[in-house]
Amino acid sequence: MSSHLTKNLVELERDKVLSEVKERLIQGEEPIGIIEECKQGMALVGEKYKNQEYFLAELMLSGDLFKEAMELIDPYLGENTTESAIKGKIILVTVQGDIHDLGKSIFATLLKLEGFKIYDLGVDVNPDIVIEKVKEIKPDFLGFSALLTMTFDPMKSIIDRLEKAGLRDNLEIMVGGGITNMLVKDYIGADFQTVDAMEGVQYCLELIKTKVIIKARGGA
Ligand code: B12
Repeated sequence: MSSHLTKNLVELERDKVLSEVKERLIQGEEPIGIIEECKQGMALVGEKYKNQEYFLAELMLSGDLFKEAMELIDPYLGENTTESAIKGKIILVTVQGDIHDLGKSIFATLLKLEGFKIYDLGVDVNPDIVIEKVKEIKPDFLGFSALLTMTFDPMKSIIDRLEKAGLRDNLEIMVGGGITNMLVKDYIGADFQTVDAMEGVQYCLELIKTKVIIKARGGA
């Protein structure tokens, strides 16, 4: 196990996890390394769950602890990102029926670190709200986070509706989360898929760079 923080998260040592995160932030450490150690902890909790060493209760406790750690980190992210410095707007959502949100939070945090403005619609979200928010915010990206197989059809139907409403043209649609793969991406009609948040961030950075170049040349 790579660090104290990872080990304490896996062992659900709430006080030790939160005081170490606080201490390291106060000492001026970059949040990204701290997030990575917490992420490793969650992956190990997931393995313990798979091996039946941990059960639903431990999963929920680890999820809550992870979120508390992220809340401590949040104020240290992107404080100097002014409106004009925002790289792009991204809506993130987990659709109706699915309440998993740990991966989405990690992805949101990493995107904020890179200067993107995040509109996190939350979990278990009604499709109508996703459509309304796309209309209202006009984001550069829409990202679905999915951990349950039953979300595939609702995501597909949202993308179909966006297309019919003429809202799909300048919108890059991503999908991520442990149960997704390229087949899911193709099935729902998204543009990009990954189960690695850093890869997702790279994708957004590259795409936004291309958009800026096209705009500068007088394109759409
Ligand atoms: C933690 C967990 C829970 C927690 C969730 C806590 C929370 N606040 O999120 C709790 C205990 C609540 C839970 C409940 C349930 N769970 Co659950 N859960 C998990 C578990 C163990 C880990 C998921 C996780 O957080 N992984 C860690 C994160 C960091 O990984 P990640 O989500 O993949 O995210 C990474 C990337 O994918 C990426 N990413 C994520 N989103 C996005 C989005 C975009 C756009 C991009 C680019 C990238 C990106 O960034 C992250 C970092 O790299 C998985 C098993 C597994 N191995 O995945 C089962 C799992 C997802 N759960 C499962 C099930 C069945 C359930 C329940 C139905 C159990 C039950 N009997 O009640 C309920 C469902 C409740 C509901 N309606 O949603 C199944 C789903 C099976 C399926 N195929 O549908 C799984 C796969 C377990 C299993 N093997 O059976 N669960």
